[in-house]
Amino acid sequence: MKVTVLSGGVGGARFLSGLVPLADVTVVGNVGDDVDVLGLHVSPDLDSILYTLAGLADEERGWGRAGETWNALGTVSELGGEDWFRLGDLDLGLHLVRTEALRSGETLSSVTTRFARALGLDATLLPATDDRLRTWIATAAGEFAFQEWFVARSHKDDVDGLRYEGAEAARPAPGVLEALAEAELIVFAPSNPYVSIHPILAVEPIRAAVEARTVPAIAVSPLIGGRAVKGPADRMLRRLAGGTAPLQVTECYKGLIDALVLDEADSPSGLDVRPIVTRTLMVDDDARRRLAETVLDAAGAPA
Ligand code: FO1
Repeated sequence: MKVTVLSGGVGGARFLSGLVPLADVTVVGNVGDDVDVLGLHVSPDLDSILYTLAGLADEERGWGRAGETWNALGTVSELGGEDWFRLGDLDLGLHLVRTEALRSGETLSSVTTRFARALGLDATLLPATDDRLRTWIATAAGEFAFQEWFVARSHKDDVDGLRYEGAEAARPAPGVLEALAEAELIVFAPSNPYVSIHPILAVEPIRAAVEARTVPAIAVSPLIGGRAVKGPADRMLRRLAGGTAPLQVTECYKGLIDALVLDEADSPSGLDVRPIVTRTLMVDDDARRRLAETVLDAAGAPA
C-alpha cells in the first residue's frame, strides 16, 4: 500500500520504523525546527527520521546518533563559540555535507534524497518545502525562534501562539504533492500537532491536497492518558486547545482526518472522526510494528 506520512522528529520516526517494512512509504517531514548553528544548516526532524530509519539513532536521548562523541563541541566551548545547541562529532559530518550542498545551490529535498539513499533507507524522505520556513513561538517573555524556545529555554515558557515564518510563500518540495495524490492512505504521525504537523500544513498547497483527498487520512495521537510521551505537546494542547483529550487532538486537524488512533488510556468521547483504540506506546520494535499494522488495517476496514 502507498502511504504518505506527515511527520515530525522522534515520535514520528519511531512510528515510521514500524511502518516502513510494511508499506511503500513517502515521508513529508517538518522543517519548521530547522536552525543555523555555527554556520551549519541543521534539520533536526529530517535527521531524526534519517537516523532512526537507518538504525543509527540514539534512542535514549531521542535525537542525534548513537555512540556520539562531543570533541568538536568541546573545542567550540573552549573558544567561546555557540554551544547551546549540541552538535556531536558524528552528526557534524552530515551537517557539513548538507550545508556545503545547500551553499552550492542544491535543494534541501535533493540533498535529503541523497542522504536517504546513502544511509540505505527503504522509504522516500522529503522536506515539506525547499523554501525557508521557520516556527516562531510567542510567550509572555517574548517571541522566540523554535530552537531558542525548545532547547535554549528548555520549552519552559507557556506558549501563547505560533507563527510559521515563510509558510505563505513556501512551495511544496518536488514530489510532495505527487506523493499525496498517489497515496492510498495519508497518515499524520504521532507528533506534536503545533510544532511538527502544523508547519507542514502551513504550506497551503499541502493543506489543500490533504483537504481534497479521496483516500482515508488517519492521525495517530501523540498523547497517552492525556500526557505527551516526551516534549511539550500536552502543555500546548491544554493551553491552546483547552484540554488533552483525543477530542482536542482532532480539533488540531479539523477537516483533514477521517480517523484518530488513540491509546486505551484515553476516551474517544465527542470525536467526530472514527476512533481506533489500541496501545500506542512504542516501547520496542514489536510495539512499533503493531501500531503501524493497526493503522494499515484501519485504512482497509470499512468506516
Ligand atoms: N535537543 C536538545 O534538547 N538539546 C540539544 O542540544 C539538541 C541538539 C540537537 C542537534 C541536532 C539535532 O538533529 C537535534 C538536536 N536536538 C537537541 C533535538 C531537537 O531540538 C528537537 O528534537 C526537535 O527539534 C524537536 O522535534
